Amino acid sequence: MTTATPVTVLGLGAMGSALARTFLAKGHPTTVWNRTASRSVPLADAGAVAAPTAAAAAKASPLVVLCLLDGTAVEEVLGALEGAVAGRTLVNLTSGSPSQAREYERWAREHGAAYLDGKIMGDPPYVGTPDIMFPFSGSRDAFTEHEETLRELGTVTYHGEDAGLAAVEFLAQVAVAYELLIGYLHTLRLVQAEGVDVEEFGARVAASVPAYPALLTSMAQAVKRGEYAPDLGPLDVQAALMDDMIGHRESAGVEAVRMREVKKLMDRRIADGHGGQGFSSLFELLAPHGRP
Ligand code: FVH
Repeated sequence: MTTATPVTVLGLGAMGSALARTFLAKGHPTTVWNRTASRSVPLADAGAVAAPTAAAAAKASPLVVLCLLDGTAVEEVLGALEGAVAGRTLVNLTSGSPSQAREYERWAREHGAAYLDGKIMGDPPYVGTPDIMFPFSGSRDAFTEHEETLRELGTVTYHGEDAGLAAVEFLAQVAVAYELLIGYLHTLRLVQAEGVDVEEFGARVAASVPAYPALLTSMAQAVKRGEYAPDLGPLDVQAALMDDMIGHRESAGVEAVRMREVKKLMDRRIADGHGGQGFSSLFELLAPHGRP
């Protein structure tokens, strides 16, 4: 006899299908629904119950997971769930913004459901392994009740009762990756322009990654305290190096706009009398005017 919580999955794209397959594999009675019904067939063949409507699917389980393309899809599906979610926990794993998450939380409360917003950091093949991250936020009681089931999906973290916090975490982590990777691409362009093998260079950069965790942590500590030691050296010295870096890019015909932006920030800090502080101190210049 199974004791695993029954789960419903609404949305059977690449990710929703991976979620449903994982719940099935871990022994959860699983009900599925998808707008295009043919996408339910492989899951029904694997043992899921394919419901005819989103509302029928939601009524089948105490835990209802949505994994849809975007906010428009979520709003359409929620519209079909009125009257079907009372007493249930809605877990929305669709990518979206903090304000959308807070709006869905209000909708769930008005319809008698608990709400958890979750975001997915990883690809479908990793669902069910520790190598995919699921930050959650929203109802603490619902998280506690369903934590064990949610942990079947991957590495789970809980960020607080404000439903928007999982999206804050997701968007911030994704932003770090994009900011870092665009810098990396610029550098590969530079290295290639100089006739260096980009693959070998990439391997050397990868080998330097273990140096970063300590730096990231100490920079966040400096920002939190507002005390800026000369990390990476004093800005006075770094600014001179930036001129060399910008000149090198320009001479190699490689875009230097982001480096010039960094140099501009350094020059402003130096002009304000902070040339002895480190790179972290640029944080002071990154708020829109008038905001702390
Ligand atoms: N796949 C990935 O690698 C990434 C990893 C990081 C996080 N994302 C997010 O996960 C959400 C779902 O992504 P997905 O990969 O499953 O996306 P698709 O394969 O394109 O499937 C989309 C599903 O959404 C359904 N859908 C779209 N519009 C509507 C609508 N108006 N009403 C109802 N359902 C809708 C679609 O249904 P159908 O086209 O088959 O009828 C699919 O089930 C996403 O937020 C990623 O950012 C995945």
